[in-house]
Amino acid sequence: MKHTFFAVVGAIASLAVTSVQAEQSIVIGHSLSPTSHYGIGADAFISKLTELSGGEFTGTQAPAGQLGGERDMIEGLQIGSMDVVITSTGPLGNFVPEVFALDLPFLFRDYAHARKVLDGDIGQELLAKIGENQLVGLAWSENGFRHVTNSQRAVKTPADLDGLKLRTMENKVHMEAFSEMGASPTPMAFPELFTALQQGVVDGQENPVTVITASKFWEVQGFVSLTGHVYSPAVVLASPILIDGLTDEQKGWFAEAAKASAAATRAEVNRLEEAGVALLRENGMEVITDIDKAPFAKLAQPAYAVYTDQYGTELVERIQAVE
Ligand code: EAX
Repeated sequence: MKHTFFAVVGAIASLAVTSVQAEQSIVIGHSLSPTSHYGIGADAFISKLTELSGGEFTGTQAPAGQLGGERDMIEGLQIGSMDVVITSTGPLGNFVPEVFALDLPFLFRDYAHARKVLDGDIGQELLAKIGENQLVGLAWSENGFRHVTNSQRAVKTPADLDGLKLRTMENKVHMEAFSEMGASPTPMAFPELFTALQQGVVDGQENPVTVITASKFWEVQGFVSLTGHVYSPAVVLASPILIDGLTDEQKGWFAEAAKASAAATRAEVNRLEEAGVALLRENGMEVITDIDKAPFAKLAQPAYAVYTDQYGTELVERIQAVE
């Protein structure tokens, strides 16, 4: 009788161990709050992956730069210390230089243009290029059109940028563009930004309404100018060390989960593009909306050379030609 009892216990224990071993939990890192457009995308990724895999894979999000800035997290993917990351393309150009083309100022006309480019041949070509640099580009997601905020004054013309200490991403196209427009750019990882604004280390920064609201920048910035100077893509990246260990079926689950993530993030960007400006005003920011973008675009144009000097104008012209 005793032997039967222990045999049954042993069998149950081994089943439990097997089911635990079968479940793999992945971590999705990003730099924003858990309820931001990236956090919503991370949750959508996890839900879809869990659904498609029947629970074989689950996941958690590591928000708010817990695992480092975007550049750190991308490096983590390359060495396998990170599983999946939702990141802007800002720092990605340091790993995949061709991606700098996507961060050129005033290149994309509007959201429809940007999404059509990224969801078409050009987007697929750049995801393949990402794959040549110890990364896996699963899907194009979205950060949004970037606007200038600062603590000093209403920015209506480039002259208002003169001398402003402006945090930029670690992106040489953005740094050159803001130098040309008259500001004094300081590259900085996102997790350091709120404190730097609070302490006056920098006067301002530039980010989409999605990020400004998620980060409550109204607590440290009095002015926002809707310059829309750069369309900031985001991308769902995975570690090749994780992906190479999967079956083709499992790889398909990750690809579908990334698409679901991007769709959820874009939906939240759409919502905040409508509701976000009112939220900024409600929280005390002076919102400058009647911006003439032409003088900014003219001054920022030389920043294109950061990309075209090395890669020519072909990709830029292809992007501009997409209707
Ligand atoms: O990707 O660093 C930035 O300003 C980015 O827009 C932010 O991390 C979201």
